[in-house]
Amino acid sequence: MRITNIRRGRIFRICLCLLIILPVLYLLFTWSENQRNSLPEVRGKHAALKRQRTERPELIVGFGNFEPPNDDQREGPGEYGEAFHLPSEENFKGESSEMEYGMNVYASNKIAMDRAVKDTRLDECKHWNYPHDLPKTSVIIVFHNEGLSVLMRTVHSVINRSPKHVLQEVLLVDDFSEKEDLKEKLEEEVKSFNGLVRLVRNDERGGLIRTRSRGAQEARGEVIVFLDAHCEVNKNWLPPLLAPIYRDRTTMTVPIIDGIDHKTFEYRPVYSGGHHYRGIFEWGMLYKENEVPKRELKRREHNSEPYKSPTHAGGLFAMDRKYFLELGAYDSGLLVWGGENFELSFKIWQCGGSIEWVPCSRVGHVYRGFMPYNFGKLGEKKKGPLITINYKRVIETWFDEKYKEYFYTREPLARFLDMGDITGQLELKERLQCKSFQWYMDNVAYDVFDKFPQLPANLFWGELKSVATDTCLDAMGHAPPSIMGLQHCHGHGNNQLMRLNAAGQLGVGERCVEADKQGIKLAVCRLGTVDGPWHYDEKTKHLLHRANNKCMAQNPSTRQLSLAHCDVNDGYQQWEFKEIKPK
Ligand code: LR7
Ligand code: MN
Repeated sequence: MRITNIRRGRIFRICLCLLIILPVLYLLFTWSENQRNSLPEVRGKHAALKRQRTERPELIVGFGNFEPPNDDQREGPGEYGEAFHLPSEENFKGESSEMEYGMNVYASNKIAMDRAVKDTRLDECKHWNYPHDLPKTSVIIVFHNEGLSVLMRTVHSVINRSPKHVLQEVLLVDDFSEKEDLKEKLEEEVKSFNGLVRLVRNDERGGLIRTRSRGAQEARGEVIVFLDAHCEVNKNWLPPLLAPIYRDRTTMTVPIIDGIDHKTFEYRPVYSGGHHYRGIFEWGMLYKENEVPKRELKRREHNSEPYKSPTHAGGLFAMDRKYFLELGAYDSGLLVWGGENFELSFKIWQCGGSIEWVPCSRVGHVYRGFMPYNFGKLGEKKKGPLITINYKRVIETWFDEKYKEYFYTREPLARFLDMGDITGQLELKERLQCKSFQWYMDNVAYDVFDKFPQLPANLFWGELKSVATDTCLDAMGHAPPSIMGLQHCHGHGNNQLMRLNAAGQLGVGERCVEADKQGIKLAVCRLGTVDGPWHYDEKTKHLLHRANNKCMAQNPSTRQLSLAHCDVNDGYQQWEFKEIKPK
């Protein structure tokens, strides 16, 4: 009896257990299935990728979650991307290194070369799987007079956070640096990587654009990735950049660029919350970022998927090496710095390729306080502002006539600059049978006009000179919102180059001149508009603010600018647009 009872009890308990365990197991199983099904997958545009995924699942699973080995339990200055503040007695040294490098290299010297940074990716990114046989990659870093520790932290982060079998090499290209510790000391560092890091040096200053093209020539990997010399790549940054190129070799991919503080080296996510931005431009060819239009977002299934972008900031991107060279690398007529991002972007899009920004690939970049280097002999040889000359080469090659006018309206002096010979560029465009700029605007950069509509022609432009005091309206180099001033007329344009367009907008550079009770102000132009309140009367020389029905005037005693009741007899209300000749 007792035995039977015990046995019965045991059977009962086992049944009870099974009753509880089985549903739990079932729930667990279906949950994990659901989990797996809900994981975002690399879009199966190409069958090859899908086939491969099913054939070799064990290699792929987990690879997407590739984590660097050394990111746990670290202690020390700047770890996990925290801000590092020097002790106050060393501030002086920090500041003087900032003057030299545009960033606090003295502080950087105290932060570990292989510090951890916080993972700034969207959570979804941890679940993507990438093919195992991604193309071998050369990471190319060009540099001119950079801080050694900052450069080496870039190198360490690449080596520690890239899958070994994908990283062909890190190629350092020295653009004729003069700093002592970038000589033997750097060579010692390079040696310690046993051939994985290579160093080549220019024997004259090439500027970053030509130096990058040289890097691409020298590289041995199938794909090249360019980084500035003051970056830190984040977790699993490389596979997501390579996957779209693996599917289509004419895709350029761009990581999302986080910020690293130039004083404290704090690593900060550029944005969070799943919002996406992409690269556009205004008509003076200043680079801008804009929220990705719904039309593009909707094309994708998951918010962490790559999206198409008209252009990019310039410094950080991946491309098939041969494709880069087939496109002629960068236009070799571009000098030192600037505009090369547009040149390559227009070329890629118009000649059949595409640009994708990749949310799951994050790279930190130190935004400097100022540019610590000059443009060397290359800058001196060319008359006129070198960056504008670069822009002119690019727009004269890639823009249609109508769009060229927008550029010259926004940058009137550019019309007179000598851009050199672009026949080679035009031949390339012909040979590759590239599409028109109109096609690019309609199909790729269709959000540009929302923010920067077509520009009405300038009715007047030049220096705006006060008849009474012979001084010129000047933006004073201040950031908006700020008060406009009057300065000695210098004839160089820049902060004194005013443009009044046919819709009444008075502009200086990318900014607008506005007026209220406090005076005449430099303001951010309202996005999406090109009109304004101003009217210039050549006879009375009045600059009328139509909304207030008042005239721009200078106070004879304080010399300050304001709006006043229009008075034809008041010399302090008379203005002349004076021609500026390019120097
Ligand atoms: O003559 C030079 N030779 C060089 O080798 C001048 C610079 N360089 C090196 C320099 O050491 C650095 O490694 O070139 C790299 C880029 O120069 P930066 O860091 O002074 O440029 P930047 O970050 O101010 O400017 C942005 O725009 C440039 C326009 O030509 C380049 O495209 C930069 O790569 C680009 N940087 C980025 O896109 C980083 C993120 C966004 C920004 C700004
Ligand atoms: Mn940079």
